[in-house]
Amino acid sequence: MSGTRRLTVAQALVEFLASQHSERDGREQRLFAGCFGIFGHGNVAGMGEALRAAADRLPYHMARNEQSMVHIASGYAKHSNRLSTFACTSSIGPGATNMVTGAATATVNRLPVLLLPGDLFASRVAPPVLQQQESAGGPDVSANDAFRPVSRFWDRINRPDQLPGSLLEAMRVLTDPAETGAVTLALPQDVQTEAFDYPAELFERRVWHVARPVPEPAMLARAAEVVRGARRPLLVAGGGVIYAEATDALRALVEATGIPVAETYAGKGAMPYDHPSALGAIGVTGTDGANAMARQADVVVGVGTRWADFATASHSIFANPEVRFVNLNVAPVDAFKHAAVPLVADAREGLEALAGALAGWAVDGQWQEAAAAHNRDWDQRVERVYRAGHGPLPSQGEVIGAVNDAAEPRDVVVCAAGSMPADLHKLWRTRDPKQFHLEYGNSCMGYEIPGAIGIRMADPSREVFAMVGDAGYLMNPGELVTAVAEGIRIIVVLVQNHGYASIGSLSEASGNGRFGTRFRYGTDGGDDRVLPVDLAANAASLGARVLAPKTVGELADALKEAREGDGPVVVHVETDPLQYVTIGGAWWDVAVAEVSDSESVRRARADYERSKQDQRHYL
Ligand SMILES: Cc1ncc(C[n+]2csc(CCOP(=O)(O)OP(=O)(O)O)c2C)c(N)n1
Ligand SMILES: [Mg+2]
Repeated sequence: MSGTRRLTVAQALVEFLASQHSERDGREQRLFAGCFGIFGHGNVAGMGEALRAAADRLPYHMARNEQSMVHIASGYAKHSNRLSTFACTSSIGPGATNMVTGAATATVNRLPVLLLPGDLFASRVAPPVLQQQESAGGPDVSANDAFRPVSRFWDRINRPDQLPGSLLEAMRVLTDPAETGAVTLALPQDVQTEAFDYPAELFERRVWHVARPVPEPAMLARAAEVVRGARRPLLVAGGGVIYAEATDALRALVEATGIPVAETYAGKGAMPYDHPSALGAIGVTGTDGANAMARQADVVVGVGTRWADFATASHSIFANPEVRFVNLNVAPVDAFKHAAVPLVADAREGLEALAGALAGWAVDGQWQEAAAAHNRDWDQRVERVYRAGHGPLPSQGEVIGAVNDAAEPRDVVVCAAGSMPADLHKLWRTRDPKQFHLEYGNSCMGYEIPGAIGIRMADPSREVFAMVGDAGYLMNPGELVTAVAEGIRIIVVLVQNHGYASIGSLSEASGNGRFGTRFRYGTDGGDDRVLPVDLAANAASLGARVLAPKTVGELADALKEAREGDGPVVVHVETDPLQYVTIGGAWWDVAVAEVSDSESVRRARADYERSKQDQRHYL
């Protein structure tokens, strides 16, 4: 195609996005399934016009909160193994800054999302415009500069001819598995509407290959040598195993060598829960077996993990003084962590290459048998938690058991913050690599409902169960309205325990007696009377179908009933906030006051200092 097309910047952008595709392993898909948005004066005319005119080529979806629409895009991208996502358009000012938390969440989790906040007039004729900050940084700084530290690529399109180059760079970053995250293109509202003669080839169908880099032979040889020398190796599977669709390769390596596997939050599902080499969750919220074997391991092979503090128990879980790391990761920044032998490669390519390089070698039989015994023991403990029969209110562990029973192997559970992620990490029996969807890079309260919408949009053949605490729900229930409007069935399991149970127990552990963590009368939650809050009625008022089981038996029936009909269903269940899942777990570094007038804080500080002694650098 030659020649030019005279289009506004917004029209050119939308036409371009509609023609982008990604490809991996020969499979192509649209890079953008559509565009979510909320209009305001900063985007209604420019972007609004372009999106209306191109709605058949780039479907438009209305959101109710800008942060949520970015979470929808993240949920979609995570479920799609980062091969496809949404664009998100907002106005300037609060509409834009509402997206900053969504951007941070996407970037921490290395998930591609394209953010298109409106921006101040480039012409600057009549400042300050509505919502303009008038930053001390000068007139070329706007609220959108707040996206810079939470974006992997950031640009402001001040002239129409800047658009093509910036778009190509944006697509490169979005489709690069090592660099991906939020990409922000700030769009001054006048520039959105300016026409320009764009080269027609800008709008041709373009396919972005998502790379599977192979390991460098010299580093592969070194990695294999280290693993072959191991007596007690442990493999830790992170999200990269799942994004790279490397679970079959992982299983082949594990079955050939007998190396036991533990899983991070993002990596849970890399192995089926009942595989004899599967130790389940590792770290702060880990299983006894994974943590016991981590303490002894002499070689730790991290695959597709960014080694967040939850996985390493704040650098305390790998306690063998001789421990060495081999990190297989597509991102060099992760491959080099813990002074590892860095194997910079795609997880699937790397695991296959490693299996080849380890041919004929296997782990000592006792170490293998120890893993199998841990697997069996842990599952019996899970069974006891699932069937605890606690009363009068059910425990959270029983709620997880009921949801796990109700979920088909391909169904998805999604969660993000509160006490639930910890319990799910330990207790959920994962049967499919895409079954466990935890946003735990940012652990952002309010991700659960929009995240579930994104997952369901990515794969309507799977039922999606969003596990959300009462406080997480309160922070962000509005996207239920979007699910109602679009007939998107998600099953929200709303766990009412009247406050921040998770932070409450952290508060207690740091000597602060649950100060400011319970939803009660008064300012600090110190009054014992529960508030007359009815979140079931709230969900019903937003148009969701609501079920309110009181017992675990009723919950099981409600979860069956929830699978029928269109639109969102909220299953409201009250649990006992003090009925903890006490099994598993390890230390987490949460600093405690060094001096205090409180005896309980001083005791907590003494405990803290003892635990700190187990913390180390991996050099
Ligand atoms: C946006 C945001 N604000 C604050 C936090 C810190 N935080 C983590 S969990 C939590 C409480 C969650 O309460 P709820 O959703 O009711 O779950 P519960 O802890 O009761 O299980 C808070 C405040 C967070 N993770 N995200
Ligand atoms: Mg709660």
